[in-house]
Amino acid sequence: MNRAVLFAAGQTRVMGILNATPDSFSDGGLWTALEPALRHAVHMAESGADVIDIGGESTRPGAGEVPLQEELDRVIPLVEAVTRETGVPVSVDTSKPEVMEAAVKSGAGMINDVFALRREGALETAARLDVPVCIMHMQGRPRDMQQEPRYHDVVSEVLRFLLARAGDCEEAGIPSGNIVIDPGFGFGKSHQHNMDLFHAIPRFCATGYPVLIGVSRKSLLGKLTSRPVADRAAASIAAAVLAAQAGAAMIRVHDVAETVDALKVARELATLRYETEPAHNR
Ligand code: 8Y4
Repeated sequence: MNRAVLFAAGQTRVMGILNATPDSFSDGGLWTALEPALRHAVHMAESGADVIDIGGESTRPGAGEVPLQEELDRVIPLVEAVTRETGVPVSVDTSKPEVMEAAVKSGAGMINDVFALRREGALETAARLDVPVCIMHMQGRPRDMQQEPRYHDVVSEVLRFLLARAGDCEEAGIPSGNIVIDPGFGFGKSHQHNMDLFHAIPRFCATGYPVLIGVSRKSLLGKLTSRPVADRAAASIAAAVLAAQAGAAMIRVHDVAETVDALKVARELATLRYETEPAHNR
């Protein structure tokens, strides 16, 4: 996969979330465990997903780390099956260089790293694999990141981190056209931090790097609607439309069919039209 496929034409792309969940690995073997996830991937593909993001490491607040072999066992068979069965580009959600490498060998065309390639060996591996990478901002680690997030100026600090990290990526040999940046909603941020970052999406887009936004069903939307995770689809779709309008190149979502429809309608019916192409296509 390359930038021309993923980010061309200034259209906001939809990344569907596929969890390679551990609980389904109890009995019945690999295929019994994979089947529900594969069916979900096929449904997302038929619903118009531009990318399917496959992750096997829980990044929920408080979550611990998953051992390498376990993550490989969860993720690699799914990457292979989803690539083969849907033809939709697969993104691998991992921080481990070994998983990045095995996933790209099995067909993945993008790396999504919430740790922004800071783990030992990740930057060099991603550069060698020569696929687009999404680098995300996170303050702290998943196990403690929501305990007491602190910033002087959250937007400036997250921007500064992402630009510095994008510079490190380029220095390591990743072409600027293969770098996507992400403010990392919910990763070491209070509700007000998330609000400030969402309002600042145009500033992230003005860097010229494509911007990925992931707010689907997150606490930002729970706070705004007072609804539990399962009832946040409408809030998530509204946020996706606004992020797209603000210039986001890609939105990471659970509800692919609904989001694809909403983005189509928003694109055709918007009364405020962009004067120019989004920054990442200039
Ligand atoms: C309900 C469902 C509530 C899911 C919270 C969540 C991002 C990401 C995640 C993101 C990028 C999540 C892997 C957290 N979030 N990758 N990954 N950007 N690039 N929580 O925002 O979905 S996992």
